Amino acid sequence: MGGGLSLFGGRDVRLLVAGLDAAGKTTVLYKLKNGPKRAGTAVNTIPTLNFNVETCRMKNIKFSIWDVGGQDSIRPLWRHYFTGTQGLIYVVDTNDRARIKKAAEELHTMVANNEMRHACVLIFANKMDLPHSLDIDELTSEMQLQLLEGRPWHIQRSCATTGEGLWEGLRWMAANVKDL
Ligand SMILES: Nc1nc2c(ncn2[C@@H]2O[C@H](COP(=O)(O)OP(=O)(O)O)[C@@H](O)[C@H]2O)c(=O)[nH]1
Ligand SMILES: [Mg+2]
Repeated sequence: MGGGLSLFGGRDVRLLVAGLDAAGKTTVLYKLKNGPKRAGTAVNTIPTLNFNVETCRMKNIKFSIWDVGGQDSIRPLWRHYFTGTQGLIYVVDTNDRARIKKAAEELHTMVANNEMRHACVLIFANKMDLPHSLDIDELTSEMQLQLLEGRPWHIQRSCATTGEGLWEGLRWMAANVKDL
């Protein structure tokens, strides 16, 4: 299971991991990086002026990780990070019903960026282990995922703390990213 990143073969792949704060992005990356058994290894956090960008390289995959939302002032800088992005992993906290609309809004704003036009989109419906999660159908509708038509997208249930669903999601990503 931990060897799952070889799913991408010899290709260099650039993925962006985004979502509202506390959605589970860092946890997803730790889990993918370390596999189910090994102890934690830090993801690098680079604090910049107004926001944190974390980057992490695993084999031939470069991940950039960031919190979206509440950062209108830095939107003009997005393209620097988006250029060359082949896949977006968008992590949603399925228990955070109060911010589901916000999560949807940020996703659609992000994919509308010209630099993201080639990116396929994997949505992790995260924290599915908690009792009050939105189910996949509710989430698909609340997030208006049908608006993503025209590009490959996929929604995957996940529990980042145990790793459930993460490799399945990545397997979909590996099958769908295009070389730019
Ligand atoms: N129950 C549960 N908690 C999770 C899950 N994923 C992340 N968390 C917790 O949610 C909190 C925020 O996670 P973090 O990865 O820091 O979110 P980030 O801000 O998106 O990077 C942490 O306390 C995690 O342990 C999950 O699938 N289930
Ligand atoms: Mg984080």
